[in-house]
Amino acid sequence: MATNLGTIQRMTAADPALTTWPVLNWDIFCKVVDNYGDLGVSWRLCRDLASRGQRVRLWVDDASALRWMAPLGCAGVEVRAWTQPLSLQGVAAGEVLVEAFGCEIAPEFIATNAYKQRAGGNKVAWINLEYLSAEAYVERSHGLSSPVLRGPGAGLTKHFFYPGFTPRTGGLLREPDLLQRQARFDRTVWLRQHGIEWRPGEQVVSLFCYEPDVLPQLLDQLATQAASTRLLVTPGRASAAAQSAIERKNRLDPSWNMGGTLSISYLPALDQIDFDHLLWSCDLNFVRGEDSLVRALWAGRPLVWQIYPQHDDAHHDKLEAFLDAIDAPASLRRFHRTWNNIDPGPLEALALPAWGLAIQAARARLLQQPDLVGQLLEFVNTLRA
Ligand code: TRH
Repeated sequence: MATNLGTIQRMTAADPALTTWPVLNWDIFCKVVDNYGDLGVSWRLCRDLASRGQRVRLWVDDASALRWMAPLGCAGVEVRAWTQPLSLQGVAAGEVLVEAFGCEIAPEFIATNAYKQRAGGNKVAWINLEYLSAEAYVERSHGLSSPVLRGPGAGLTKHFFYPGFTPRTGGLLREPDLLQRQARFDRTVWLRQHGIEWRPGEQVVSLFCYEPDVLPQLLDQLATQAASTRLLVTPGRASAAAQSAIERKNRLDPSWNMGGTLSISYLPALDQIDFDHLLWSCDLNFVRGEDSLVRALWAGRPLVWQIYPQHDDAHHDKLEAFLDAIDAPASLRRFHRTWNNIDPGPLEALALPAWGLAIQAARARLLQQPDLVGQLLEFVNTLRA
């Protein structure tokens, strides 16, 4: 990385054009609502910005998941507790404020930034980073501004930044070296290093989900297929759901997996980099939420997404929009609707070759589009120009 008078230059294979961005100080605010996605997306954003030479502070109200998600931290990223009130001793206002997923940035922090801007010492770019969706409103809303009329930030302007699947959105998080790392990756070595006994020819499937009603049906499918399967179950809700389904099956139908076609490994929590490796190692990935979906797309293997459920069923349209965005074949659409408790089933048979082709085509299309951090850097620098 060449550094010159506060300006960095980076050239990458994913983005061959030489891009020059000033080094800015970013304050990214994240409130953990539930699960791991709020922190997972925020952390990935921080890492990506830091890898491109930006200076990042992540303010988070509950950083506990970083102990396993990022045990080694990341050079260039400082994690700060989002206490109430915020402790601002020794904190100089940065140039970029990001509120992840509409969390309201601490007013005392906004006050220091607004003061600096009013005093003429700083030009603040205030970004509201939204949730990922493939719905049509995303293109309409991406980049819109909203003047702040009240409170300590009155006079500043917020801008909405929408991740998405088309060139007229903010794109997807994708590190510049992703493809090179994938090309160097060896699945056999990784599985062995993680103590996973894998026999060549055995199908490897990852399971990261909430509690799908049809999980027992999936287990039946995997246990009765011709090919044997090794199911790698992630800890937490997925593991609890799998264990409870298996206990019930063992009680009601002890012969359900008599031939041992299905083998199950319960994984420990992996750090975020190794979570990617898990997805790259599998022939089929069950993912959920937001961040793991994007990672499974980049993995390029057949995937099934359990969408984060919303009480008003707004997630139904969001799921359909995603299936449209990846041009999912009919069987993959039917599988998703049942997996997401939208259609009662029975669960569609797995059709990995067709699903794999669709995901690879979607991945290839998405790789043509600029990544989220590249776009965000451009956006912020345009705002501050
Ligand atoms: O945990 P999630 O269900 O998060 C959800 C969604 O983000 C949802 O949109 C949001 O509204 C809700 O949280 C509050 O799934 P997601 O988004 O995939 O986040 C999981 C993160 O955890 C992701 O960054 C990958 C990481 N992870 C690891 O690093 N190691 C692991 O072993 C596992 C299982 C996950």
